[in-house]
Amino acid sequence: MAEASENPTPNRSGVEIVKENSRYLRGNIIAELNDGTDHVSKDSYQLLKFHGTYQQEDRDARKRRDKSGLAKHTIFMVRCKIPGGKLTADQYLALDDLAERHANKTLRLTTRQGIQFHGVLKKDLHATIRGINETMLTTLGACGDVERNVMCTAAPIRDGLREQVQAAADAIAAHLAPRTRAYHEIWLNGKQWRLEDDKTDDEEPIYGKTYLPRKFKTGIVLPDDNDVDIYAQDLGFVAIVESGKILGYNVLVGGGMGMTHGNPNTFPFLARPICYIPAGDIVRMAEAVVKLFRDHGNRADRKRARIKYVIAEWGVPRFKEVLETYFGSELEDPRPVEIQPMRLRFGWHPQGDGRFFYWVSVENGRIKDEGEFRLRTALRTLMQRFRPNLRITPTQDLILCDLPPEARNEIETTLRSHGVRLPNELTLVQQLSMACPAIPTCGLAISESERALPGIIDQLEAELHRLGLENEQIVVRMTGCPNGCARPYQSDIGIVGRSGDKYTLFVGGRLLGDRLNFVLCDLVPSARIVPTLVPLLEAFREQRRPGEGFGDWCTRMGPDRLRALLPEALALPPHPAGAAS
Ligand code: SRM
Ligand code: SF4
Repeated sequence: MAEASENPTPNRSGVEIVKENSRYLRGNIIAELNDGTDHVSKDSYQLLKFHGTYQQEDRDARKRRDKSGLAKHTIFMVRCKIPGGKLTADQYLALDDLAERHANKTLRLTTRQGIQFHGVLKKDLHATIRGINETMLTTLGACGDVERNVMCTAAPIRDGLREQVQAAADAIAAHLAPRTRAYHEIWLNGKQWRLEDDKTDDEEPIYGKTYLPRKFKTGIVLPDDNDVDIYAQDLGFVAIVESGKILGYNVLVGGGMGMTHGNPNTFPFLARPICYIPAGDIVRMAEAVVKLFRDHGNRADRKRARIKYVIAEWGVPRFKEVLETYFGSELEDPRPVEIQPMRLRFGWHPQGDGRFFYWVSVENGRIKDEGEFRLRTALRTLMQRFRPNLRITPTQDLILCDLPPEARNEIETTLRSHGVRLPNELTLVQQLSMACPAIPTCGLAISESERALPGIIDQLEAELHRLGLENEQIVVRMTGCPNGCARPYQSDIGIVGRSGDKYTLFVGGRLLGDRLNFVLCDLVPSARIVPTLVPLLEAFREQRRPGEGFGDWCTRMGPDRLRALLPEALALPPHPAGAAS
């Protein structure tokens, strides 16, 4: 198997130099954490990502502070890496407590089954990350150029298969976690690195000194429940099940959403099937793909540094050939398998072992108390009362697991009495929608997302109801920029921040996530988004074939016929930032 490559590439991005000089992610972090300022340097900003935290600015405060001549209000986002989104009630309660003491009193469930804190001040960063570790969770590798949170199918059905998939996710996460001792030194035991310690070349046997060219994401699914959006993963494993057992996995490589408006060299891409492996080889395969990416990913241009661009440039046959050299043996072709969309299981369901789970719909993943709506308190109450095990879903929701049959009534009463609507009181379009955080925390946001989507969904719900389409599975995903954190390019309707209050509208994907959508129109003001979609929904209702979904219909119609339905001003040729296939 190929060994860690330390050869400098001729043309490397600045981040590559920062990583190489960082002594395995130590850099100057300890000194800067203690320098009495509210922020860190550019180099530490890059290195801190690997430790699971991003320096951000409170963008709501920006105008006010600019006017008063104040410097920007620096805050930190802290992300927990939780394979398969699996945690205990005690861990959740400890995180909730940290959110109260050190963050903005909210918890944010992510699209990769993680949990984020927002608004942490630099002076509280150490206590926050240490506190997370005391609960036996980690932030190491939640961000940065390494394997990110490993996702797997979330519903806690006790069928023997899901347990196996979770165990595989845990094993990959453990194997590909950074091995540097820097994390412990900085956040846990305070023992500082000394010059004589610098014989640590063995510290990262898989990654080497410069880690990966860019982030790397892995997901595992059962074929009848594609809840992790397997086609969006850098590396996806689809279980091949025979006689109730997982025999092996089809390996898919090259999914990714990020693109930059106006830069045709960047594009969303769906993962391609490469090969089949026996179940016992899953960790070995994950390591082989990571090493291939380590050595062949682009280290000069970070915008082109994802494994999807390796696949797009090489094609599948060459990729498979090179992968064989890393894996160490010939690879079988993928096995035939039919992948089904995510199964909707909101509310109360049997697990198959006499216990039940309750899937709570969390709007855009934000757990908060705000006015009459007190989801955070309700969840804390339920955690203390039932101590359920938990699963965070890839759709930013929370599942309370292992509940006794008699718990249902009390759960529903508690949610209701805290102003939280039960999943069956929400429309399908709301249950299925997702938005990324965007403004005020995300430094890359061009437009609002998490705060804008609820209003858009309200309008859309009313129109769908008027048209009798309220039972359609229409997936709406919104992001504040084209990076695609809510995976908007696979959904029936994608709303992507373009310029302030204006958005690019995409249509034509679907819940299964196996098809990219395309640009319908560009620069649509937020107030015009739903009115723009209404003529399409009306035509869909009239012209659809039996069983045809909205995204399927849009794809059959094609962009030109759809644009002919729009008001003239919007039917202009779109901006060239369309999703590539
Ligand atoms: Fe993301 C960057 C939030 C899932 C593609 N993402 C960011 C940052 C860290 C902004 C930054 O770099 O300064 C955002 C922090 C905002 C904030 O204030 O919290 C951010 N991404 C998120 C989360 C929280 C969105 C959410 O609604 O839950 C998700 C955290 C997942 C986790 O727990 O690890 C999140 N991001 C995704 C996904 C979806 C996925 O992985 O399934 C994608 C698309 C898949 C992909 O990677 O291609 C995604 N995020 C990006 C990109 C584009 C990368 C690219 O290839 O170009 C960026 C920008 C970057 O890396 O430079 C980005
Ligand atoms: Fe930020 Fe863009 Fe990701 Fe939204 S999609 S969280 S705006 S990087």
